[in-house]
Order: sequence, then C-alpha cells, then structure tokens
Amino acid sequence: MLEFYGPMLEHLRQQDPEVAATLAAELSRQRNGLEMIASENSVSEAVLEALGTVLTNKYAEGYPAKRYYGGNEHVDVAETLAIERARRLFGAEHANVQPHCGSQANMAAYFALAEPGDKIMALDLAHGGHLTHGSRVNFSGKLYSFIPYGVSRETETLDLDQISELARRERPKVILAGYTAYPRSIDFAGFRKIADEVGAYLMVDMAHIAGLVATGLHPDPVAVADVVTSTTHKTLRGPRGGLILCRREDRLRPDDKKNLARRIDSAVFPGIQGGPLMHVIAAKAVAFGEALRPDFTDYQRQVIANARELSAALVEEGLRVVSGGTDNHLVLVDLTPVGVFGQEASTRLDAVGIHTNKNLIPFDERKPTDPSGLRLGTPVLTTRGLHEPEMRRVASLIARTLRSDGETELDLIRSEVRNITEAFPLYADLDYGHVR
Ligand code: DSN
Repeated sequence: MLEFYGPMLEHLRQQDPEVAATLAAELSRQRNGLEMIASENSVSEAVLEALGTVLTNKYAEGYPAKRYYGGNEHVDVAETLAIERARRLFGAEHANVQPHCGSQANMAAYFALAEPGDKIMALDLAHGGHLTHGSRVNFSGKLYSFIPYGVSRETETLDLDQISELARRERPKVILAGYTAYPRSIDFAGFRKIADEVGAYLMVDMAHIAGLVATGLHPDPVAVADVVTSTTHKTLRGPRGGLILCRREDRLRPDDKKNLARRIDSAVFPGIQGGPLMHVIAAKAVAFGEALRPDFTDYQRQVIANARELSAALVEEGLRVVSGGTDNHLVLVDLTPVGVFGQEASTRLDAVGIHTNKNLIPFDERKPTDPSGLRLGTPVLTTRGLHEPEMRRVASLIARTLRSDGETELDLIRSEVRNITEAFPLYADLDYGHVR
C-alpha cells in the first residue's frame, strides 16, 4: 500500500495512489534530468493551474456565442481571450484555438485548402518534414498526393530554386513550409513567391518555431501565408494543443461566399472535432498572455543563443552538426564521427539523465529506427535558466556519454547532470508528495 505525504494532489493521493505515484515520479524525472527534446518545453505554474480546472467538464461544441449547448457564458470568455491574444501575438486576421493537437490543425488546413487526391508539396520526412506532411502511414499521405522536396546535398539547407522548379513542374494545390527537424531559418517570403508563380496556396506549419515567430526572431509566416498551423507547446511554451491562423479572405477564390476563415472553422468543427477542450483553451489564453510580455522575447533570444553555443561546442567536441549550425532552437547532430548511432546514443543519454531523440539526417543511409542523427533543443533548458556556459558543459557531457567506456564514467556524468539540475531548479513550488 502506497502512502503519500505532501501538500498537493490531496484527493488524488488518497483516492488513487498508483496514479499519484506516477505523477510524482514524472515531476521528479523532469526536475532531475536535462530535457533536450526540441519539441518540448516546461509550462508555467499558471498554465498548469488553468489546465487542472472544472473547464474540463464543459461541452462547448461550436464557437463563442454560437454553441450547440447551454451554459457557455464563461468558457466563451476564455475562448475569446485565447483568440484575441493569439491574433495580437501573431498579427493574424483570424485564429482558431480549438485544434486538440498539431496533427488536427494540419488536417483542418488541408481540408480547407484542398480536395482528397490534390497535390501538396512538402519537405521530405527524411529531410526534416513531419508525419502529417505526407507520410504514407499517416492520413495525409493516404488522402493527398504529396510531392516531396528536399534539402540540397551540399548545404543541407533548402534551395528555393530547386523548389520553384519542382513547383512549376508539378503545379501543386498547396505548398507547405515549416518543419520538425530543420535548424535553419526559413524564407517564407521566397515560398510565397513560388506559390504565386504556380497559383498555389502557401501553408506554413510553424509548430517548432512559433515562439521565435511570436517575438520577431524568425521571419514571419503569418504575413505571407494563406494558412499557418502550429502547436502551442513547443517554443511557444503553452499547453499541449493546436492552433490555426489564417487570412479572412481566400486570395485564390475571392468570390467564395464561405471565406477562408469560415472554411477553417468548419473544417475544425464539425469537420474533424467535437467538443473543444475548454481547460486547454483557457491554458492557451494564459500562455498567449505570457508570450505577449517583453520577458518572453528575452527568453526566445536566449533559446537561440543557447542553441548556437551548443552547436559550436558540439563541433569543438568532434561531432558534426547538420548544415553547419543553427538559426533556431534546435541542433541536428550527425553521430557518424563517433560511430555510436541514434538508438544507442539516445539510450545512453537517457541513462545519464539527458533526454533527446534519435533522428534521421538528410540523405541518411541508416534506418529511421536507428538513424545517424540526434535532435537536440534548448527550449526547456533555457526555461530553467541555463545560459551559454552551461551549454558548453552540457555539450561536453553529451560527447563524454557518447564516447564513454563504462559505468564509472557514466556515474560521473550522472552526478554532473544532477549538479546542473540542482543549480537550475524546475517547479520549485510544486510538491506532488513523496512516499513514506
Ligand atoms: N512530434 C513533434 C516533434 O517532436 O517534432 C512534432 O509534432
């Protein structure tokens, strides 16, 4: 019988100690490890509080003031706050804050812009695209005819001339930019030009870089794209969820009575989803409010500075970084020089408390389950307060782990990871209890 002590989660600990134990263990894991998964972040206590509320009880199918159920006067306020803050943050004409996740945001965008079978151009998954950008095992690849573009073999970066040539040959309905493992900044205005040349919609999936975009530290997709999708939990540091921004009118179909904004809204509901997650939407409003504050720009600036320092330090440690560096929050490491590949590298790093993910690199000759690369991100470590000097220490710990020759070295690394996490505490005010 588990017996818990601590000031929080009182009812849960009494009623269900098994689940409570899991939450306590996960809090401890997050506190005591270096989280370097580029798509993760650590939300504020205010966001956590909004998530764990009675708003989860409410059915609110529809949109503010146009619901299919009664009793929505308060959740309408929460959703309107989220919409208005998202619009202000990104300078968007229209925002839909209901997608439960990034995949559903992308699905709704495809439904609004294309018909099943239409051609959509997107970055090859093996070069940094996402599962919902046309993978054969995903709805996207099953419903639409995806035309993959790649990065250049020489520079490992996007080559807009090549992409333009492919677009002119294929005449896609939609061109998609925005990726999950691309360390360089993206020329969205260049993509707009290509889309205009071939009469295509430009869709941007900015999930990874939304926080950088919100603070003006990455070229802005919202000003040039027809539809921009995102998640809210990566660099944007909000709750797990999706977001869609779009222009109100459809520039390719200006006479369409059902304008683009309405098509997006009806693709989300009733097209794909039922009741929105109102507790998550309230938490999105809180996170957007945080992102509108000046200190969020300082945070994003440091995210980028930390990624650059990490990248430079890893190169000095003898590793190769894809494209030679980074402009954003992530570094894609080629493990070939150390000869310890993705699966073994991420397992070893997990064992010392450094959490990463194995990743394909462009033109990888290895398989996705054990690729040549490792993707590293700085959003969580920056949230914890780490700066450039700590990035150097972390780079050295990563390199030592990859080259380690036994348990004694791994034990030493483990205790150095602990020293860092203790110096930069996470969620100091949370106490999910302990077993006694
Ligand atoms: N799974 C996310 C990532 O890690 O990049 C994208 O949705």
